[in-house]
Amino acid sequence: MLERLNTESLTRLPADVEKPPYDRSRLTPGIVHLGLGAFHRAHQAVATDLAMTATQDLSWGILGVSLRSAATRDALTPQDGLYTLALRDTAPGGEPREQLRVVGAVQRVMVAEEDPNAVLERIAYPQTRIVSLTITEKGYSHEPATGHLRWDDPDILHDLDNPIRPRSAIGLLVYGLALRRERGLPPLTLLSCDNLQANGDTLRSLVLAFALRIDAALTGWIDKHCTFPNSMVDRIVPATRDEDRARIAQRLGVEDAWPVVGEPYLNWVIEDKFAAGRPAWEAAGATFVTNAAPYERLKLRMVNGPHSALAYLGGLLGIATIGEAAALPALRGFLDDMMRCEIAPTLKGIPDVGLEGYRHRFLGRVVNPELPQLTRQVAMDGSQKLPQRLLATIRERLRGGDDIRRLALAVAAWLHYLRGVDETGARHSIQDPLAAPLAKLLARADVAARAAAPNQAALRRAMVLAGYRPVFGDLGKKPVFIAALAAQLETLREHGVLHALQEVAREPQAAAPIADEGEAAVAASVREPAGVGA
Ligand code: CS2
Repeated sequence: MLERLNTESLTRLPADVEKPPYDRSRLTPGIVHLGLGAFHRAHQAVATDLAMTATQDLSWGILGVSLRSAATRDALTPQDGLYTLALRDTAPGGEPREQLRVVGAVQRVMVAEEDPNAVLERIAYPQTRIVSLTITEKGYSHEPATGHLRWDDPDILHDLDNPIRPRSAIGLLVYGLALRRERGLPPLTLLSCDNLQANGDTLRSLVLAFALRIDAALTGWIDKHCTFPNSMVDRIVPATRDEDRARIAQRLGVEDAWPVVGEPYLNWVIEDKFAAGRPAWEAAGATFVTNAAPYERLKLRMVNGPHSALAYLGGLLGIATIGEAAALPALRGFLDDMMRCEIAPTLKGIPDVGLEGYRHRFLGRVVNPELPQLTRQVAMDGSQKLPQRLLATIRERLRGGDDIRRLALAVAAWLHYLRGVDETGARHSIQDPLAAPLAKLLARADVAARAAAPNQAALRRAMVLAGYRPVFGDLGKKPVFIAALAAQLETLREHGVLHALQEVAREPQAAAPIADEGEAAVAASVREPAGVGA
């Protein structure tokens, strides 16, 4: 049996594996991170590792918190917090490439559910200067369409009555901040790195709303002492597979029970408003700006929107991975048209970003053969993802009276996918915090369609579905959207995905595509984010 990766075996790793070159015994914890999943460990943690490498400021150790599962803690504790990041792609000659780095920034891992009070204590620890989050969209206990806190969320209800044993991320943050205030501790930055538009502002308003319920004075303190920068992070990080673990162990010569795999590409744009300093994340290619909103919009619409479309349309075709889905000519052509004709025109005027280059690069990223990502993984939690990925774009297009057929097809694909069966007849489970109300919604829509006159059935169905306010908000009242959704859903139901793709490709385009900028312009204007350690 192989020896385990840990402080001791770290010294014996092969020379081609990058390692933290600083003295880990001198690390002090400056960051508490909620949600120690693969995404964090493949971006912020490694960026912190590189920042400490560059500056030798070792006051940014990470105390990682898993909200529920003990798996990460159980795997990383025997490894002294060490794990491997494997960046994988294909070399220009076509051969697979993999670069390994053992990341040293995570000092310790806790599980909030086991000991929530220990997490509150850490938030209220004098050395803690940043509390960051990657808890996924659903971790915010908010209504996706409006961003408002869901006061009927069972965890929020629980937390209002349980100040020392909170279960939700919002509860943990607010009670931790209350303790910080009580102790007269210095300011703190709360940094959301999740895929939400205005993720910092959203977090701030959720924290303040909860704080107001428990102690009005606390809101004033938070307002004065805490900052909530908005940020955008982009790196594709599929779930780690057993074969990744086996391959990485073979290269390391020791066993790493919890490595992460990702693409070399990393783009991290953050508003530079930190209440108590920050690591020099520029060392990992992070960009600091005064307003991250345009970059968030760009990424949510041009990366995550198409990603979700691939997951649902590919999933309906019975395709297992995003890469295989994107390689299908009909789907690839659809994606390209949707990005070029319907999404890109809503994204003009973003400094230093060439949209053509951005689009081409995304299409290249998703077919990375060394990084298979399951359509099932990206399809998860659609109710939490669609508002910022597809519906915001649709809203903007409707304001201009512009074509939305392709975006409507992507939304229809989500609704069709929710039936839990693909076109080959295979069943898939629906992983979504709103799975139960969504199942009822589909049933209601079926009843309404059956009760309607045959030529009205599709419209009735779409009206019921789009009337689901937690996801669609005011879009349920927009006749143009309902008609477009009805048409695409009907085509999917009657003729299937490939036919729907052909139909949207065939019809004349209502809006002129934005002009190609040409390769030279693209090369000059596209921001080239640094690949970590590249
Ligand atoms: C994906 C994202 O799982 C998903 O929903 O769309 O995780 C995506 O891979 C990242 O946001 C890329 O930065």
